[in-house]
Amino acid sequence: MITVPGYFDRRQLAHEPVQELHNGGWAAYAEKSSRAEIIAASFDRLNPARDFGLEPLLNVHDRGYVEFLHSAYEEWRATGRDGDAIGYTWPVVQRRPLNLDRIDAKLGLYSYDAATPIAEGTWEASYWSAQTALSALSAIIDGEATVSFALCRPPGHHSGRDYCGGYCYLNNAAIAAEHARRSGRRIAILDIDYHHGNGTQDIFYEDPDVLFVSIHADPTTDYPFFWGHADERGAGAGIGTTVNLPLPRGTDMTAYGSALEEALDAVRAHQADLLVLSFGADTFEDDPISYFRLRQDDYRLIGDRMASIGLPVLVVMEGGYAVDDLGHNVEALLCGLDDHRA
Ligand code: OKP
Ligand code: ZN
Repeated sequence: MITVPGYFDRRQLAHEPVQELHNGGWAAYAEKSSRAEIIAASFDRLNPARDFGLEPLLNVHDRGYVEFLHSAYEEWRATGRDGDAIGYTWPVVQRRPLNLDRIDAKLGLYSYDAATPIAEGTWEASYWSAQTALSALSAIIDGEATVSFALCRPPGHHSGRDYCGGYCYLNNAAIAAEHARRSGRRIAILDIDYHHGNGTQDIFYEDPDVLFVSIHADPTTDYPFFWGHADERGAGAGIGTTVNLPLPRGTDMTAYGSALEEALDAVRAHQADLLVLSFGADTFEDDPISYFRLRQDDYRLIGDRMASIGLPVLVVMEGGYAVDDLGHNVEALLCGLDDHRA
């Protein structure tokens, strides 16, 4: 039984892209809404999201990008095409501000991959996913809870200030972290999804106040390839407040546990008073798109280790695609986190 308060809004289910480009062909979209349903089923009750409006979103994301997300599907369909909007031309060289109106061009400008289609309900679901993160945060800020769970979906950690990518549209963890910082908290973000949280890293890369620590699959073998290498440590005033701990495919709890201790040392050293945990259960041994070997019991240990640092924790859901096990894996993590405090 999960005793941690959970937050969720059914409007997050509205996002249901049909397919994604996978291994050179079309495959069923892995980030499906049943992921959220199965996690929700592990809770006796979930709290509805409150509406904090656009302002906290715009404290992280570029206004032009947010407007694009809001209208992209309609603009795509207005050109007479069927199906979901997906980019196919990216401005990799000689980028300059052309102010292109054509939706095809905007998709290239505001995304970095072809894994992130915009469907009819994408804006609605992403908006409420972000509000769910803010709502779960408010339980901590208002002193109602020391651990709180945001059942975010779509996930957020690959989304940057002005781009979507990796099934992510609005960066839920970054939006909550920025909102908490503005209410005076000192923030550490720990990202333990299988994939590097390149969007979150990018948003806080030059920021000395928000620590970003990530344990993930080595990007020389795994998505997102271009970010998450160990030598990425922040820039400008933020040098040292980005910490990347890549691990090889096949990693089990023994090696993972050592990386976790290193990550928690960095969190302690930052003297944060709130931990935002970007949690992906795609480190699970049976995950269909990932290659670590964590087992269900390991999530309880991870939660337990995390609780040992004694900080309030906002858990923000990211990935995890072994849908049948997802509810149990989330439950194991939250039980580990909570037990400690009883
Ligand atoms: C999102 B999250 C294979 C190509 C794209 C994208 C993975 C996004 C993971 N279908 N793969 O970090 O769990
Ligand atoms: Zn992932």
